[in-house]
Amino acid sequence: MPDALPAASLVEALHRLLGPRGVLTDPADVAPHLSDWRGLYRGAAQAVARPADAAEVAAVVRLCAEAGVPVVPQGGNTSMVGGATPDEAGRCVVLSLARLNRIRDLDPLDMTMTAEAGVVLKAAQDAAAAAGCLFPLSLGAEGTATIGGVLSTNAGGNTTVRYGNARELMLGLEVVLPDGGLWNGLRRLRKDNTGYALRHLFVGAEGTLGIVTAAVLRMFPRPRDTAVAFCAVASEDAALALFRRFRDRDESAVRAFEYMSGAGVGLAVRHIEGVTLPLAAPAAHYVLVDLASSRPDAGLRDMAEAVLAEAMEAGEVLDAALAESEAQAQKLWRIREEHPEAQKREGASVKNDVSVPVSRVPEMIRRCAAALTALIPGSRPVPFGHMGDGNIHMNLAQPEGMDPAAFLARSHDIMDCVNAIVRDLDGSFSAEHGIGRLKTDMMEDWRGGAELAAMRAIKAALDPRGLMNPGKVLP
Ligand code: FAD
Ligand code: 2HG
Ligand code: ZN
Repeated sequence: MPDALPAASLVEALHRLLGPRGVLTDPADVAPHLSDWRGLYRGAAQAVARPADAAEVAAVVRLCAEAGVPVVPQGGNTSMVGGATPDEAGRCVVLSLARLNRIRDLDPLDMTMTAEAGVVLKAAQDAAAAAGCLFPLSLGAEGTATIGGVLSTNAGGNTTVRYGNARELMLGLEVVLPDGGLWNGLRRLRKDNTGYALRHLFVGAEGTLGIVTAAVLRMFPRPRDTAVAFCAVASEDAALALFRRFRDRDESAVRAFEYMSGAGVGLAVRHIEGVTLPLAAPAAHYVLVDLASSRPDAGLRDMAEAVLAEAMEAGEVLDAALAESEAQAQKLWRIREEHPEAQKREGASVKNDVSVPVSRVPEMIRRCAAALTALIPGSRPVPFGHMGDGNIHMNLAQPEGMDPAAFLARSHDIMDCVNAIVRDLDGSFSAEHGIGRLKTDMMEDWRGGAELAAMRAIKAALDPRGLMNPGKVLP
């Protein structure tokens, strides 16, 4: 199809379609949409389109397709891999889903919620809670990240160990396809074997196959008994042994099992107001365990005390603090949740969002930490994250006093160093944050051959002109 509209006409056409609230062109308004949370990229765009419903999204995509203009979908713009940031060419339109923010339906008997793409994750959680249910997806950016964004990245977060990734929490989707067609797949069925599971193609596609405009989400019974403990543990192996103890006692109760290093907790205490160590002495390794049950008489506190006592006896747990109230539980969680922000304030850091089989997490942390400090003397490994899923953020903080730019210039050496060990342990170079722009050059090496060829064929079938979030995911 030839490009029919010159740039100025496209922006005018968008204005006619969406009205003044629906298009941003003033550089000050557009600027927040052109860079990413980590500050790795700064792109350019003709305009930011802000449609208000799925029909308007379809019309925007159609106009852009007619003009041959790339579209970069954006939700809360919290991507860790530059997925929602346009390139520097300035030709694309950023398509913000922020105004599609309605919860269309919520059914506590079906245990489903139909939410539009721009609904903020925290708002979806709150809506479920108000109906006496739980929407369990939980991550540090939940006050900003959107339903469209968490589905498009197949986000994991803190509760994957119990409820699965975003993919497992989705029953149906509504999607605007690259030609501007609207596919309504908002079925709220537990069983629906009717050919290819099209909806799953768009989950984790990072906006490269179409625009998610709404989703049917699964809800769960709300927890009526909970227990949260913050523990100092003797080693990485002791942390894993503690996970096994809790899982063997009652797997269904383990809602989160998070590992933190002494370095990471130290940074959170140093940089984040109100974060304090709840134990008598600092340690080299910590875990946060969160238990929850819909049974009010589950006795989770007693269970936690019993398991921790056994683990102390075995020398695995050195000290532990059990929350006495919801406020205390939140305070313990803040130590973990503030890790990304604390690392940001400490200076430059390189993130490695990797996964290995759960059994190999301790070895992975130890080997990576040793290899990284040998690679860049004085650098500080800050491993933390979702140990129960085998997903550790094997991050590296710059040496104190080093020029941040010089440290970041080594980013790819650092990622290669971690990835070589992760590969040796049968892991993945991208566990939950996705590929975005940051990791496209790793795809050939890790997913090349039949797998990447199939991905390219799918992309070509749905988006033959390559206008959906170009330069992301596929090399
Ligand atoms: P954006 O950043 O706007 O977009 C992400 C990607 O999806 C981009 O490729 C974008 O083009 C695409 N996209 C967005 N909306 C749509 C749509 N409607 N249709 C099609 N494509 C779309 N991730 C985890 O998995 N686990 C964590 O624990 C976690 N913690 C985080 C903590 C912090 C402090 C931050 C800043 C990020 C964290 N993340 C985490 C990263 C994570 O990817 C995002 O928070 C979330 O999944 C992205 O949602 P968003 O709405 O901000 O999407
Ligand atoms: C988390 O688990 C996020 O907090 C962010 O996935 C991880 O900052 C990071 O590396
Ligand atoms: Zn994470």
